[in-house]
Amino acid sequence: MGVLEHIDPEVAAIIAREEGRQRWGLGMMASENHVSAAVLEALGSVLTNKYAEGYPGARYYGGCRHMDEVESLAIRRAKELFGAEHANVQPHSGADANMAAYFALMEPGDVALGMRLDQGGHLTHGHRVSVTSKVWRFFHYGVERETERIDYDQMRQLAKEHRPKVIVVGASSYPRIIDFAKAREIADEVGAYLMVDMAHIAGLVAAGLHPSPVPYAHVVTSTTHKTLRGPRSAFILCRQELAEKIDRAVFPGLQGGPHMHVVAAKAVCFWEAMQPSFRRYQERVVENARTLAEELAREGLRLVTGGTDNHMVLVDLTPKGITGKEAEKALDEVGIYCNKNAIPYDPRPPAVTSGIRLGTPGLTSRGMGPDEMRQIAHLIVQVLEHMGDEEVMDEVRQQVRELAGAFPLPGVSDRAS
Ligand code: DSN
Repeated sequence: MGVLEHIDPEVAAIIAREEGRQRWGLGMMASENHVSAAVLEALGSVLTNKYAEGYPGARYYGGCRHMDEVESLAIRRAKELFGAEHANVQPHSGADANMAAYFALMEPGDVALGMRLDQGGHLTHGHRVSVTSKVWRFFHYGVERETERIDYDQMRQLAKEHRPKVIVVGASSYPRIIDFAKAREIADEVGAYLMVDMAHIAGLVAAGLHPSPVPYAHVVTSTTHKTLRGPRSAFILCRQELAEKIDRAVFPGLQGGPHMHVVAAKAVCFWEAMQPSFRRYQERVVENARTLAEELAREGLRLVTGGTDNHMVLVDLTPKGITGKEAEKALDEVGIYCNKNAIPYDPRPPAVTSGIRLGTPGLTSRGMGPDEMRQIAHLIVQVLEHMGDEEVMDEVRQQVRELAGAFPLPGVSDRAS
């Protein structure tokens, strides 16, 4: 029994219930993962007590010698892992990292080009409800209607027409390889900076299973908690000539004191990603996604782009006559967790959508492989084809629980909850 249970049983009970949900369910959110005990330990350390505004060797507070050590270590590891000239490990989140990168590369009112959210991009790539679109003037490219792959011709045409200062490449729901070399070619043609948001694929990039954006991009932003399997946070990589601009944009431009316990956890995450076992893990993530995709397609589901090259599968539910919202809810009720997601050219609004996005990073961290993916694909199809049939739902719920129970939750003790 931990201290928290004595001091604050209400919060302890909520955490225990969430641990139980994760343990007895199948976490298939493409953007989530299960961190190691080492990452959790760093997150729960006394480093959370310390203010350390500034950077190693140049802080606004005393007593920062160990903060300097841990941040320098995280920076060194991030640079080594991705082969980058400069790293800033202070951004609190992917949105903050993107804001800082824009502030470093542009003046308010400047023009940028990003990927449409409803075709795979991200809110912070200039969506109209995001502050990014209030500060900068964003235009958007998307995917080809036929192939559902990034339309680089459209990217080029829009770049020539609007002469952006920054071209943003990177996606939150795109199951294929992104051609960073081509994006750089287009950026060079119009004299733009190329900024790559590799949040989803950072773990694959670290393991060499997706081409790295680092040789092509002027700036790379990323979260640390998706395929990279670190704490909920972010970082920025860039060329040396942009280092000062990036650092000043993060602090004092956008953020105050860095979250040093999270910086320590990021250092641990980068170390873990350098180990040979991490490459094997990422290979398995991709193999599992491919197996899941093949099996879902075999069972009659339509997949956006017809399959996957990475860690995610995007399912178009239109032929099944159900919405993403309905599917997310039905799957949630049996313990399979994923999110409703727009598909390219989706006629439905973002709160409804025509698709679901499934990912394999979390299940793979629990040790599941292709056999389990085939079983899970079958369970998903059962749910989608028998919506509202309580007998089928009960049967699937039971199978989900048995399957999940056979694979321990990384990072936490094996106590039943
Ligand atoms: N919200 C994240 C995702 O689920 O992809 C992106 O920031």
